[in-house]
Amino acid sequence: MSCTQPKQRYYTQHVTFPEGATAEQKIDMAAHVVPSDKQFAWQELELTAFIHFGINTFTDSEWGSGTEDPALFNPTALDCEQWVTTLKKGGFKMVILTAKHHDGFCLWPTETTEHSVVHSPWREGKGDVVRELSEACRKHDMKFGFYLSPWDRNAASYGDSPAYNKFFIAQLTELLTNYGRVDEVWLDGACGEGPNGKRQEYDWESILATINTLQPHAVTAIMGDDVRWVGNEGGRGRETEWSATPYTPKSHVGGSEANAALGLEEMSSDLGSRELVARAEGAYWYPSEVDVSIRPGWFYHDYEDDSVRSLANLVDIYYTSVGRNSVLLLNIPPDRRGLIHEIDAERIEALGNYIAENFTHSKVTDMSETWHAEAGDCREYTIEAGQRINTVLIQEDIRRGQRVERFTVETLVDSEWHTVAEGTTIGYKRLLKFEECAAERIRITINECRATANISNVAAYCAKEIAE
Ligand code: FUL
Repeated sequence: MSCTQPKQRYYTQHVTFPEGATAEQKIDMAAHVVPSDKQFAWQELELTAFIHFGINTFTDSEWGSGTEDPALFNPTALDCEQWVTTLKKGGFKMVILTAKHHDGFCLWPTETTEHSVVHSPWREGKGDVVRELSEACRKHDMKFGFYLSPWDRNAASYGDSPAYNKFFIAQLTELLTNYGRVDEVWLDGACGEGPNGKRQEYDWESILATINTLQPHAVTAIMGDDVRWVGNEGGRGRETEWSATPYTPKSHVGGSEANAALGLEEMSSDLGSRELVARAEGAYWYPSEVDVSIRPGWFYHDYEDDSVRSLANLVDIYYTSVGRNSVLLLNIPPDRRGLIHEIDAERIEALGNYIAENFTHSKVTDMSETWHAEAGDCREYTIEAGQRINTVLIQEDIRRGQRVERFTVETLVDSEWHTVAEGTTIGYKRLLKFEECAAERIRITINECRATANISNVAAYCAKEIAE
């Protein structure tokens, strides 16, 4: 770029392509869409934890009907500090609690309904799980968020759209004003009919405005417009995962129609190709969150104690979520005592130890400043003498946009170069595993990119095989 050209223009979170923009211009603009500050801070968390806990824990169900007796909720030894300290050992940076799931039972003493902890025997009706967890998070320097299910099978007003929207916003307001700082609000799109036989229509505009006004630094997820659902619950980010995407948040007016016109769904395999961007009218910074449970179900069931994911499986998920330009949201459901079960706790700690032992000390000795790469450029990095490697990590400085479209990783072994990995997108973080080798150097080639790629980090590791 010559120095007479204007400074690069960036678009925070969204850009609308001007009418008549060429495919080339659209690609360039999409390459200049960047995360908002809160989206970037969220991306850096990498590991976040989901806590599904509520009436379902005591009825052994996954979706409650809303007719459950609140008296069923009676954890015998609930200890939110145990949750938080356990999750800290796993390296988790935020906890998101099901303050209310589809059954409508509220884990805090809300004034909006009788269907809450107030009518449970737990702490003689004076308990408040949201309070206990948010305080434990503050004490142990953990971020706090909540999932407030829009679908509510208990609320009498559900289906009477304006009345229920008011009720839902009142619940949100309680949660956003009485418990200190909130960093993520998780809202799924599940929707049903109310007792009046009508389908509820959520007022997303007011819901998101309430969150943005009361907790402006909280990201909103799934039906929110800061964080996108990856599209599966199996722990898998896409190999090609674009954070800058023409996919419109569904909560935006006309969002679903805009997606339908492009043939897009959350599950679509392509959310960012050139061909797609060329047909689109704009692009969002809408990064992927991978939500998956450590057990088959989202809620605790003792008959699943033998089916807790193994360390090898969790590490695999780490590679396919954090290692594929996504944030991991791993669900660890407390049991009927109100504790994270010993098996899950052991697994979480093992995961934290594995990540710390295997992905902290890079064997690349000469990574210093950001590499500004054009298509076709390559760069070599030295591996610590005598070390073996099997994993390469590459990061783009996403504050300057996501740009890499194709890259190659080679290793120099006995004076010969071998291609060990090829990939498409990089984004915030990409991890690539290959056969262990005694590489003296590695060479990264940026084969294709949408604008100058800003490679802010290249690292190499030798991740241990896990014996089960
Ligand atoms: C979905 C819910 O229906 C599941 O029960 C679970 O909470 C999952 C994380 O989100 O929308």
